[in-house]
Amino acid sequence: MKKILVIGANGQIGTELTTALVKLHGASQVVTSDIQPQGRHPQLSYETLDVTDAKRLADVVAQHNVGEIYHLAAALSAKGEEHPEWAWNLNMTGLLNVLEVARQAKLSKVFWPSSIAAFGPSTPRDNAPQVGAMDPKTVYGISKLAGEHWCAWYAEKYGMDIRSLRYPGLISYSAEPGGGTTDYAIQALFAAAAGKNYTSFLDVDSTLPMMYMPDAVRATIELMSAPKEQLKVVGSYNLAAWSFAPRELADIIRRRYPAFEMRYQPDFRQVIADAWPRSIDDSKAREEWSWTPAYSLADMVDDMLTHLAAAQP
Ligand code: AKB
Repeated sequence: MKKILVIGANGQIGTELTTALVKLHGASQVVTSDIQPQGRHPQLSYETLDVTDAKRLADVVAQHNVGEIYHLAAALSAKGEEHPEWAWNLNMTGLLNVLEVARQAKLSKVFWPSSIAAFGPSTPRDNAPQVGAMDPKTVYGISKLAGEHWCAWYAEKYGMDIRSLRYPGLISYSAEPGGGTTDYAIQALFAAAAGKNYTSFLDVDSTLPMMYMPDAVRATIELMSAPKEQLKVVGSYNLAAWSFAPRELADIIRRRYPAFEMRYQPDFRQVIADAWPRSIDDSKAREEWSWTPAYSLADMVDDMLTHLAAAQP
């Protein structure tokens, strides 16, 4: 049977998505890969893979009889602004290599994540629509918008099955995020669970769309399992759970840690956040493949703090 290759399996999404894929398909069906010499899932096959190396990617696909790829390796928004050429090369060359190997090896499906970063200041800030003005202002956002168009081009030109979600900021405790603008929320939760205060690099009322990782993983699997004829969006689906600002997160954290204090020292990441929507209209995902988030914002904070507190020394 053909196998599933997860590229970027050691990352924030890959760590948890791989576990969910193993539950669904079995350990022998999932091959993990990332840039590091070792994987995070010791029971699984692991390949050290730089996705910008097309030849190595093609070899891994052939060697493991791969039929499906989840391509999650990417530079995020804040790190991308600091290292623009590196970010563009990783995000674009990586995606084009995946699409090309998928075409040549006739893979059955590809998953690739887009992001709310593909939107920009011309997008309505509330309920950003599925289709509308998109003028991203970061290298990361430009790569996501270009990537959406490349995925649509390959799908239309070659009849390939390429599926994608515009993830909001994702919150999780298993693996660190890779330098994003929404990372402040994760850092604040880690600080609170360690009995520390936190200084946010986004301002007190900077509202952004966010989601808990178990919901993001389930959305990914539900999208990838949906019958193809049900999916009408060409490109990437808007996806949402809830939105909050640093002030609201601090208020909810204080229900468990009353002494917790959040201070505010906005830096260059504030400019990035200011160009993103405050909320997302994900009605197409809800209509076409019955998307609905399971965790409320309060559930997420509670679950995160419980896991993080249990991991304290
Ligand atoms: C980031 O902040 O760069 C990411 C994203 C919203 O795609 N978390």
